[in-house]
Amino acid sequence: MSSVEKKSIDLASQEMLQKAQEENIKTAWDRLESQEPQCGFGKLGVCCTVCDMGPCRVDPFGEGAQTGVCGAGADTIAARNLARKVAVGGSAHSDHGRDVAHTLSLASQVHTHGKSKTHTHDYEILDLEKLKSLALEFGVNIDQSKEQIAKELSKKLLEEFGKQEGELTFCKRAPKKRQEIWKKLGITPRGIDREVVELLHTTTMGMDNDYKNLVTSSMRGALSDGWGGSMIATEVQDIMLGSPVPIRGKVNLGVLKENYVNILVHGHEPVLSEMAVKAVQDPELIALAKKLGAEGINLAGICCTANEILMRNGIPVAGNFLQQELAIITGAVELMMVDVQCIMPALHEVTSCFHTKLVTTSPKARFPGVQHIEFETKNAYEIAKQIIKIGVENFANRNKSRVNIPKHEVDLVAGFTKEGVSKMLGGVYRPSYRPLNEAIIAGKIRGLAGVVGCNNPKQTHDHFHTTLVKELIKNDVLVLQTGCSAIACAKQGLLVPEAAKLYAGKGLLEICEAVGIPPVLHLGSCVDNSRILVAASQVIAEGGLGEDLSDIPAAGCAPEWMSEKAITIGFYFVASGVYTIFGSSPFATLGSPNLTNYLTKELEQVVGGRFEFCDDPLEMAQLMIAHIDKKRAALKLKAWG
Ligand code: BF8
Repeated sequence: MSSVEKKSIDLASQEMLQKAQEENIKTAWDRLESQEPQCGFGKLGVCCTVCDMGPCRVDPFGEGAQTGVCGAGADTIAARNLARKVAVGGSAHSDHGRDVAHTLSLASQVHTHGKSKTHTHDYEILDLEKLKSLALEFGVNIDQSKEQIAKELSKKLLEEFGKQEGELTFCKRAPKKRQEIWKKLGITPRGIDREVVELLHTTTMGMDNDYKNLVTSSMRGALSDGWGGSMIATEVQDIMLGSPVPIRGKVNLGVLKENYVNILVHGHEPVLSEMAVKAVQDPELIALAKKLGAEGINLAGICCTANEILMRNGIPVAGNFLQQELAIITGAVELMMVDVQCIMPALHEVTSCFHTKLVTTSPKARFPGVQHIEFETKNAYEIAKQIIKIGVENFANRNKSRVNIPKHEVDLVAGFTKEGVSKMLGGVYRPSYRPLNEAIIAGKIRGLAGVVGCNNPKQTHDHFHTTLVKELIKNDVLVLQTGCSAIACAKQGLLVPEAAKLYAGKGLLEICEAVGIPPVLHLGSCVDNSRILVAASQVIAEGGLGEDLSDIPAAGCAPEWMSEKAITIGFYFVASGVYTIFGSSPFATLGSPNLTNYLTKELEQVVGGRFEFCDDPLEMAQLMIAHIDKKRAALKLKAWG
């Protein structure tokens, strides 16, 4: 196996890695190599930098110091480090949710001139039905103008973030039994602002040193994101930008076009990228591109921003997390505009090896020496247009001799939502999860799997996602995906209905053909993991598969995770009763066998879900299937097969 084959299974990525090697351009893989061997104390989670009596570390061999200066041992240090990661991950998703809710409040503002009304901002309400149903959930009167509903709803949504007492409104979406478990454990989440502050408080010097209690607090913090901030992000994006419906698109670096101005959007918040979708169609910009010798403007995305505009507009996806640098290395990208999260600081260096302009747009994510054009919802369209114009003008600087666009692009279908799936299954007039439940009860579908998360250069890029997912669908497990994992599987052709014939087991194939769905459903970006929680709750409400989320024959996995956000997602899934596997390294808990044991074993008795760590994709599949079969047996369902 060549060195690029060890780095990625994706042929387009391999080509660009080869080019990077030849041109001595450093990528994440090279930087990982130069970090080796990585810090053993950090890997084990036994290094503490909480106070200035440290940094302290516990000797994992039991010979040296077993506590820090304050007396904190490995259990406390590892659990505290982990809790801080949960807090950070939840902050990221939920702060995104808050910004979107804020945009909804602006979208509700109108100017009235005589009889005509104009919006003061470039956003509208595109899913009125969803606006109304959400308004009802929050006790907002729907017998008024949509602007007034949006105004009152956005106020209530923004209040959710700071909710000091009681419970988040969306907790009611969970099955009753799950709500009772949360109450009993004292982990019913309040607003994310309170939960994150409290979680961070518990981890400071001289605070909580009971690792089990730190896990409990982490679960509550994570639930506040999953059933709060992230869920608000998903719902409000659907309201303003339109709820996705199944849509065909293309994926991989081959979506970049040689004779076009190529613009990439990268990050997470779709409010700017949606405006970019509109701005690339601006006749003035298209005329300028043509004047400069291009055939037009081509927009594509990286990471979760890509998933957002794919789901709603069919905009092609250039790649997932580890392809952000590789896309630039094609030499064909005129401009990459970034917003928040998962944007490598290294992009500045890689873009400076080419003509590519990098533009940051968020005051929360600035890069030294990089052009910053701050995004404001007020002039969203004009700002998007201004940024894209820079890209168009940059076409003149492209060095054609350095352009290598890999000829790899694959079809995919994305845009599945909790509402969409029930409509596809039950019909538009009587949307229902009944057919899904019946297929599971009858054993045609063995169970459900959520396969989500990032890439990590420690693992062969995309290998874990695709090997795991192929094995699951071969065994009749219907797979739900989000984030970079969905992009990985899309590149291998798993996200089209035709994939069922090639890869799915007999039972799953039958269902996929009857309904016309792929065996792997793309539900969106990482905040859209909330769609999986709600869909699973609706499966319980439909009946026949138990009373709680932990009863469903289902499992979750983040096979190539790297981000703190993935840890938070794992925590809210486990705290919702889901057995969840993480690939690569455990979350730096091995230095505390007690904590590792608690997360991977005892937690199931406490909350119904638990973590598992595994570094082999086929073994992951076996573990997930074994768990699914265990749940089938507990429900006394017909044995699969
Ligand atoms: O939020 S899957 S690498 S892009 S963290 Fe980041 Fe991970 Fe991709 Fe989306 Ni999610």
